[in-house]
Amino acid sequence: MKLDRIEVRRLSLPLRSPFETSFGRTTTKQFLLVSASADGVTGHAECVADVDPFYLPETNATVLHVLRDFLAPLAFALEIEHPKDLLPAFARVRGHEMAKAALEMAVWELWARREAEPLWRVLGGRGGFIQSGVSVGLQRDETALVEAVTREVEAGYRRVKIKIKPGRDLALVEALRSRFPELPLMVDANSAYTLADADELQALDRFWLMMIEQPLGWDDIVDHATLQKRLATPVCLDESIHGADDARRALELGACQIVNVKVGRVGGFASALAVHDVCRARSVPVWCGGMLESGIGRLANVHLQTLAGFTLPGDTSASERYFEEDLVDPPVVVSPQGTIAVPERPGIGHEVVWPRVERASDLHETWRRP
Ligand code: OSB
Ligand code: MG
Repeated sequence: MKLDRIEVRRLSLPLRSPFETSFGRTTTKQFLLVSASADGVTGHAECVADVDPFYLPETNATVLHVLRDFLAPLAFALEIEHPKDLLPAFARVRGHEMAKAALEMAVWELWARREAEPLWRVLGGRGGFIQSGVSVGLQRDETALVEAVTREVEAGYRRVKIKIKPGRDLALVEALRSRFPELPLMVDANSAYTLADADELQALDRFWLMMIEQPLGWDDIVDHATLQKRLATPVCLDESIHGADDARRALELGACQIVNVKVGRVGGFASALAVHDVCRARSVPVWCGGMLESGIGRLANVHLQTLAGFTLPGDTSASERYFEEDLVDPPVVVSPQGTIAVPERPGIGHEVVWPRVERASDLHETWRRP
């Protein structure tokens, strides 16, 4: 198979409520939608880059540049036997995992549609249901946080993650724990601490958290290993893991006991499968992170986490938590038991509503095989 067309659209979708983390506040989700076509079949994927480089270095602008000038030409030149061929073909381009992932994932989706199979089947997963968790952003105060978490627990979510940062950590966790003593609870710091904060982080040990996600530097593994030795709470790495080698190094050093897998952060599905395999071989649990995706990226995450190593609920929650109107029909829904049904139809398995995509786009580029 040879690709004959690649399209990129830039979309903006207002969030129903702002999402605040230690690195910033998002009110509108702006992202790139990549479509890859071959022989009259098209696959789609959502890029996880943002307008700013506050989570990781890539932005929508760098992704557009790297796709247009480097990755699309490499992809057009390639005789694709399988979507796994894309990442080796991109290897000369260093970094830029989000750009690589967007195009690679679009080719997997195209592949699944050509085979008339749901994405999970070509990825090697299973049908049925996945367990869904939620990520709750920083709230005004403890009362607002307990209210927000109560809403999510009542909606059926069985695992809750909250965002923390220095000065807004212990009191929040304490308030939640006294209201929900047995709730599977975890925290995500998005790199807001340093080793000098080890005592504060150690104080979290008495709340029986499932894990603390990325407390230290966004590109660090070594300090996390030092910290993990001092904590009873398992450390989970997010920002620091860009592929299977990072996961292997982190586990060899003892930098974490759990790994968050985001396809977009590790360079694509083939890389996400490799991270999964490295962890599974060591009996280290993985779970699927989220990036406030529209239904297109959200469904890709649903399919990915049907692989056997995803033994913990992910950050894949219902479309309606984020958007008034999602880009897919039906939207992604969560059952009162906190599960999401895995689609059975080809590709991501829900229809993309193109009039909504067009309404949300302010840029559309089309590149053709030379
Ligand atoms: O660190 O997991 C993160 C959102 C944007 C950037 C980074 C993160 C997140 C989330 C939200 O935690 C997950 C979601 O609900 O999509
Ligand atoms: Mg995170």
